[in-house]
Amino acid sequence: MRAIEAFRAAFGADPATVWHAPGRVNLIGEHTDYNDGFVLPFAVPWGVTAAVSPRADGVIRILSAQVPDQPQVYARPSDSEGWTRYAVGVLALLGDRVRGADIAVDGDVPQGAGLSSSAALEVSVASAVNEVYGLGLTPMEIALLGQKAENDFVGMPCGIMDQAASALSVEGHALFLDCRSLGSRAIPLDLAAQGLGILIIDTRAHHELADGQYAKRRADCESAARTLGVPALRDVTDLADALSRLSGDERKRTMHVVTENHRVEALVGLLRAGKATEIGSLLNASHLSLRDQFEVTVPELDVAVEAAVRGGARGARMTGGGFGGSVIALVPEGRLSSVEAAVAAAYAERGWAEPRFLPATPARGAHKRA
Ligand code: GAF
Repeated sequence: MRAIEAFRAAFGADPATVWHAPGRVNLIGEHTDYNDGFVLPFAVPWGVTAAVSPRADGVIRILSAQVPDQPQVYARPSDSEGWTRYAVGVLALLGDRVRGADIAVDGDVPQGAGLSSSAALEVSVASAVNEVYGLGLTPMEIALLGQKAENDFVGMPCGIMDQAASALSVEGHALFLDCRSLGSRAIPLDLAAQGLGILIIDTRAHHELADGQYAKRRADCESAARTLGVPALRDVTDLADALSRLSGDERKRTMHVVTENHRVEALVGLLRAGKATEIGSLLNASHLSLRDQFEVTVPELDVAVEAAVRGGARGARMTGGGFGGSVIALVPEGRLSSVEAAVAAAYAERGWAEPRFLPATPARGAHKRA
């Protein structure tokens, strides 16, 4: 295992433990997590493996098999910089409960595809540290720790979806999560049995505005909730009445969040009724709402969705935060090559970089590897 080899090469000993945590795609429920709403992600087969040993002197030494010139050495967790903040932030938040660590990570989440390599990094390191220091944290507590590290140390005001998907997912299932109660349920996702598959289309587009725009969408939602006098947009029960009291961006964001929560519940209902063949229109509606009401799509995402559906997909939508990253398409068996060809042709016509196609099978959440 490469994480163990990297650990041995850098630190001259075997790690005390090795944990793997996956990235994710989100089937539906986008920009609902920080509105106390519902999400339905699943873990992907790619992730981060973290080899970790405790130390006694408070020092953190950390390296990545993907980054040259390592390890970074920090006398205090708060000194960490760059990519290490995702991992070291977790240790910083644990304060006196940990006394330093040696960490080697190895990741294979496709970079820039919006498949949550950052959550995989946070959750793999937090899970390993949890074990070596005997902290007794539950998977959800580990997810919350990862989210807080990202909020406080990286400055990305993300919700809980990505870390929860990484920490709690069950192989062959999607994770239905109520982001207010943090209650979750594994929903069987055996699409192959119904002649379907999920194709990830990595648009390879990344728009630099992304981080500021994410924070702005979150602020729009919070101000809409204040205008409506509810704790969060999750609490809007009469959409028509709410929309009549809002205008501009607050109105659009509310329209998306409230209808998206309904779509998550509807999609879960269809899956539980064995009707996966009928979820395509919910995926399409989600994308249109993200494009027109939440305004987080970019031409590369919209073109990939349209071309995938033209090529034979039953439905498609952007997945993740938006402004680039990936689309997921629900593709019937036998239509894979026509969907890929349609998307590739649409990109070539516009002179865009070739998209990358990845099959998505629901993988297992964080687990011990050695
Ligand atoms: C990003 C965030 F990290 C998640 O918390 C979530 O808000 C998502 O965008 C949008 O659904 O992945």
